[in-house]
This record gives sequence, structure tokens and C-alpha cells, in this order.
Amino acid sequence: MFNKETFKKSVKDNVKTLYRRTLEEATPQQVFQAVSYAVKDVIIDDWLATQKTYEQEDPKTVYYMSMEFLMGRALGNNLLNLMAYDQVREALEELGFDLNAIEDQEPDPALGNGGLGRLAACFLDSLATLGYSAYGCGIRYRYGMFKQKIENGYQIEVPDQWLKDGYPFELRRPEYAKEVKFGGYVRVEMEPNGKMKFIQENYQSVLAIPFDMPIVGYNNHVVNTLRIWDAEAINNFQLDKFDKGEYHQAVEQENLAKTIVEVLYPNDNHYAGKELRLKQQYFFISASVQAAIEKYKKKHSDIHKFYEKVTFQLNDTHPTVAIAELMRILMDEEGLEWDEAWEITTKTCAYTNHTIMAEALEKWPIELFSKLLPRIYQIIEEINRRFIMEIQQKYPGNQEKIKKMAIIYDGQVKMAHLAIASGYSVNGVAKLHTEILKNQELKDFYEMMPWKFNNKTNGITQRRFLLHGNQPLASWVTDHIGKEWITDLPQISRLKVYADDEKAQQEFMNIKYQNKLRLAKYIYEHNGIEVDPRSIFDVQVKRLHEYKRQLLNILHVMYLYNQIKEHPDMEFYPRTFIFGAKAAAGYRRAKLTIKLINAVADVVNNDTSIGGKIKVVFIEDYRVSNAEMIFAAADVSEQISTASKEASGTSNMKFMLNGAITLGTMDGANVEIVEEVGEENAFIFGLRSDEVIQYEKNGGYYPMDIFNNDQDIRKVLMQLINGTYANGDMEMFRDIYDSLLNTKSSERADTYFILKDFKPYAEAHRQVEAAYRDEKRWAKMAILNTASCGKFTSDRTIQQYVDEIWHLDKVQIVTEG
Ligand code: 26W
Repeated sequence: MFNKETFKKSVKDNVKTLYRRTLEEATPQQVFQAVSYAVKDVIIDDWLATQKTYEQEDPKTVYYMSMEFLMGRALGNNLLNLMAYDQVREALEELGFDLNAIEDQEPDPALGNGGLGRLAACFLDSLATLGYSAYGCGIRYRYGMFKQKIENGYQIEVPDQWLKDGYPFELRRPEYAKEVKFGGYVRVEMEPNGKMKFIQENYQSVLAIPFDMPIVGYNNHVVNTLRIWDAEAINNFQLDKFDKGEYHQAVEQENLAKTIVEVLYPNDNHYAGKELRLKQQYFFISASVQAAIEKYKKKHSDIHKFYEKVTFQLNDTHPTVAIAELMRILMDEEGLEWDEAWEITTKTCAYTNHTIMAEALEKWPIELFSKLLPRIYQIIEEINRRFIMEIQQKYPGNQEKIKKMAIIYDGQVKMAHLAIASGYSVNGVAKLHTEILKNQELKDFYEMMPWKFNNKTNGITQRRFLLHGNQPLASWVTDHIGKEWITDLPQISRLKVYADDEKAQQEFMNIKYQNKLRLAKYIYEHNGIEVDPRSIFDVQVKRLHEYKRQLLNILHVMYLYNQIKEHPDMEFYPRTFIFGAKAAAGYRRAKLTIKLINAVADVVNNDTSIGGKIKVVFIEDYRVSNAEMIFAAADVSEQISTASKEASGTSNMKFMLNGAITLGTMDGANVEIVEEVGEENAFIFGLRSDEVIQYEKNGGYYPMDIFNNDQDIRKVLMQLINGTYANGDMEMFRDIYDSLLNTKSSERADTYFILKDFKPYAEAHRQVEAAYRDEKRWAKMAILNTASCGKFTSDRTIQQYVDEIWHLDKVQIVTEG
């Protein structure tokens, strides 16, 4: 149990032992470290108790395998889940410190890109809170997602040195190290009993060292583990190899270990085909699968029943080599026959698809794959051979089917096909997304194996994104309906009775105003831009990608600015357009879009003639920690992806939870958000997904018609190439102009239907403005959004994974005191 005085003493002692200083002499970073070690001390007891309970009760365990875990800061969240936040705040006050300021000292662990990585983090929070035995398995990247600096309007990537001061919440576990082998060749030996034995030889190895991070459940003493793997050379430098003339191999092994976990690939929804990435994948998967089997064997003698106690969830195709690695260990090390190993594997592995963007699909050239992972490749070849036989049996003589569905085809290993053929479950992440998978992208697979397909609409944890991120609103909600919403979000619907209550409306909007003030202050400090907290805060924060259409947003801002300039007396409610987005380092058009946003901001923000009616802000280095503050302050949530392209989206849910109103297309989970809150409490516009798909089947549409017939749009587009936002440089934004209109290039003009949706988007914005002018109507809509977000808790999502896919056993932790 938590004790304030013990805690204070522990903080003081920690500063002394860690830094040989008194609290008064310690730097803020040192205080953060000392406080965090004191918190870790409290966590460790529950961590031990949890692991002991798991050992005794032996519940089925999910291993959530993911290349990405976008955790965000741990200190504040851990304190809330431990129910110790207020006491620690007081303890620190008594010591002369501000908990918020200490929280700000924590690096923001960003071992992920965007939605997929943050979803994994929300899932871990829910698994622990619901009392399920779970491991997160991932990579301990030395450098996570890059830090973004904006210089002269352009994005600059700076390395994220999150480990430079040491990370207090991790625990190195060298006793669980595993060897991972790359390259070489496979020698086949005949055993006396006639069985074939496959031996990998002349390989390079790397030692995988696990670092464990505690995942604290809310108010239940459960502490699960996120296990991320670091790489080390196997025997630092082998002199004997040196003597034998194998100097090169020893050096290479050393280098492999150094590079393998060096950095997170900053691509989101774009497959680059880099060999190092495949090395990363096999590295953490081999170590994790070995660890899972070792743990299972400690308690169980019959490996055939592995799947009764263990399940692997593959977070997209990135961890899909787990299928072949499990087969390899079961056959080559446990001595099982193919059929036995196959039964276990296909009952253990399940796959989640997170995108239908074709350019995101992972396909590895056979050459590269078989060289790096010779034994794994053999096994995939055999899986493929048998799968093709199955296809032939089901569709005799149908070559088309084989061409479309084979795992290995055209010189490539297709990871999605491997995952679908070998897993017992395939799920999409929102209703619409799953339907598109079944009826379009994965149609052939669905027809052959319909029972595997299911939907699990994404969710988010209300504990980080309301309880921690928006403490004033969290308290207000608790004051009105009690605190059950913290672990039972659907309870939040009990706020609906306050939607028309004037006092409640005022309080709700006043909290929003306070949060806007906090964000305005942050913007002033970071951007030097003064924004009016009474203006509409219209926010789009997410990775920068063409399909997410930040370009539509900024083109519309250019249009509004033109309108105000042309009609200075027109009615106009002041608006602040806030953007936050990282672009993949090699994604040129995305980076140019960032430049455009900043260029428009420069012109518009400094034009005194418009009297501050529009402000444009690009928040540098959008990440989990500032996201929490941004959601809390938003009035309007921009969710404007081209319909059918956004698998789910999860920021839409975080905005809704915080009382922002969705301005969006009928895409991803927006569809379900509208279902919950009602169409009258959202602003929906644009092409529907079936319309987009229809256009695509017909080769697109003619944006030039729109350009020719609409002078407002034409004016905006011309401003891209007449230097309006580029100090007279007519070339700076030409690529963007070309992408929308040009027919000369190989790509379709306006692939993402920006001009097609432009006018409907502008109309939706006019409706936003009208609604906002009516203060009561807006307050009601905002309250109803918060009150209607119950479905979108990751607790619900996880419960559905448990009930419909994993079938885990619930556990209770009994502690002394
Ligand atoms: C191989 C390169 C690569 C890297 C990342 C391909 C694909 C990805 C991810 C699947 C991209 C991603 O984060 N997808 C997002 O997943 C979220 C969680 O399910 C969804 O809410 C988003 O709609 C989806 O874009």
C-alpha cells in the first residue's frame, strides 16, 4: 500500500544513492528519476504478486506481438492507475515540487509511428485493467520516432535520444537472453530413425536481451509486462575466431548486433522493403517465440496443447514471421511432425489488418528473404505448397485464384497471405474496414475461409485520454455521474441528461475554455503565435499522409482567407486551425505539405487586415504527451480521409471523448461514431466509400472539370503556382498543384478526391460555424459527444478480442493490506 511519508523518504534516498546529492541540489531531471524509482518500488510489489498469481492459476496468456508500442509517458499514468496520484502530488508539494513539472521531465517513449503503435499501448492498458495475462513483445529501439523541428517552415528530423538519461521504468533481464540466428545455409541430415534433421550452419548470431516495462492496471494490483528486446553481440569479440581467420564474421556479428535495434523505421503505411527491417522483425519474433515456449514448458509437459495456454496476436503483418518461427521450433527443436506443428501453429496465431493501402503491403523478394532466413524460407515454401494444393482442391483448374492468393508468387513472399493462410483469425479494425476487407481487398480469402474473418472496432483508453489528459473534465464527469466511467466507459452516457441543462453546459464549456487557454499558452510559448481562446479551435493531428488529406484542410484555409480578403465585411466567426503531423523522412510530398501549411500560416497570421479572424498553427513535434493537451482543447475534430482509406482512426475517438465534434467523411470508425452520437451531432460530408471505390474502378475522375468550372477552387490552386505563399517563387508548390490536376505524370490526377470533396467540405465548415454561433446548441452537441463515446473504450475492444478470439481467463490479484 502507498504511504506518503515512506514515499518522501524514498525520493530523498534515491537522489542520494543515484546522484550523491540532496533534493535541493538535484536537477529537475534528477528529481524525475528519483521519483520514478520510488514509484517503481511501489509497482514492483504488485508486479511480483501478479506474476505469482499467474504462476498459480496458470491462465491462458496473449502475446501481443508488435513492431511498435507508442507508450507515451509512464509516470503520471502509473500514478493514476496505482491510485496514488493525489498523494504523490501532495508529497511532492511538501518537498517543494510540482508533479506536472516533474512529469514533463520524462522523455516521451515513442517506439511507434502512429495509430497502430498507440493502439498497442491502449490495448496493454486495457488488458491489465481487465485482469488478463498478457505480454507486449517488441523492440527496444535505441532511437524511437524522430523529434520534429520546423525550420523555415520545413520539417527537420532530429534523433530521439530517449535513453540518454536512462529510463527508470525498465528492467534489464539478461537471465532471459535468447540467441537469434541469421544467414548461413541449411544442412539436411538423415537421422537413424529415417527422420530428416535440418541444421542451420555458418550463420551469424545476435543475443537478444529483454527489457521489461511494467504495465499497471487501474486500481486492481495487476501489473503486466511489456517486453522489448535489445541486441548484443554474442561473445563480444571472439579471439578464437580471430585465430581461425574468421575475423570478418566476428566483426560482422558485432555490427549486426549494433545496427539491428538502432532505429524505428519512421514509415507509416508505406513499405520500403529494407533488409534491416526484416532483420528487426525476425530478431524480436524469434526471441519472443523462444521465450513463450520456454515459459510454457516450465509448467507443461505436452507441447501439443500449447495453444490452450498461449495465443499470439500479430499486429499487422510486421510480426508474421512468428508463424514460420513457431513451426521451426516445434519441428526442428521439439521434434514434432509437420502436421502436429501445423495444428498447434494455426491454433496459436491470429492476425489483425490495419490498412488497405496497397503501398503498405509487405512483400519480400525471395532472394533477400531466403538468404537472411534460409530455414524460415524453406518452411514458408512448404506452407505455400500445401496452401496452393488446398486452393486447387477448392477451385480446380482456377489459375487466377492461385495467382491472386499464393503466399509466394512473382518472386515475392507476401506476408499478408501467409498470415491469413496460417492464422485462426483475421480481423479488421472498424466495421467499414472489415467489410471492405471481406468484399474487396481480401475477397478471395474471405470466400475460401469465411469463418476466420471478424471485426474488432478499435478503442482508446479513457484513463490516459480523459483521466490523465483532461483532469478538469474528468472531475466534472465524476461529480455528475460517479467514477464508474473510469473502468466502464458506457456509463458516461448518464451525462446525456445534462445535455440541455444550462448550468452543466456552462460548466462544460468553461472547462473547454480553460483547456483552450492552456493550449493557447503552449502555442504562444512554442510558436510565438497569439491565438484567441474564444475562436473555434479546429484541429487535425495525425501522421501526414496524402490519404488523410491535410492538403484539403489547408486549401480550404486558403479559400477562407480569399473570401475574407474579397468580402471584408462578411460575417465570419474567428477560427484557429491547428495542425500537428510528422511526415516520413523520405516522403517528399508530405514534407512539402508541411511547408505549405507553415507558409500559409506565415501569410495569414501576419496579415493585420483580417483582424485576426483566421490563425493557422502548426504544432511542432506532435506526440503522445502534447496530444493529451490538444484533444482536451479541441472544438472541432478533423477526420477527413478519403472514404475507404482510413482503416479506423483512433484520434477521432480521443477528440469525441473530450467533447470535440467530428467534421469528417464516412470513413473508418467515423461511421460508428456517427451511429453512436447521431448525425445531427457531427458534420459529415463528401464521397462515400462505395462511391470512391466505384470511381477507382473506372480509373478516377476529371478534376480539371472542377478546376475549369469553379473559380474559388481555381483561385486557390493558382495561388500554389503564382508565388502567393512562396515569396514569388512559382515552383515551390508546383508538385502539389500537379498532383491535383496534372495528367502528364504516371499517377492519377487527384488520387484522393480532394477537389471532388472540396465544396462539400466548405459547406460542412459553414455548418460548423453556424452551430458554434449558437452557444447552447454547441454545448449540447459537445456534451452529447462525450456522453456517446462509451463504445470507443479499448476495454470494450479487448473484451471482444478475449470473448471472440483469444478466450483468456480473468485473474484477480490478492494482496496483503
Ligand atoms: C510496412 C510499413 C507500414 C508501417 C506501418 C505499413 C503499415 C503500417 C501501419 C499499419 C499503419 C497504421 O498505423 N495503421 C493505422 O492503424 C490504426 C490502428 O488500427 C488505424 O486506426 C488507422 O486507421 C490505420 O491507418
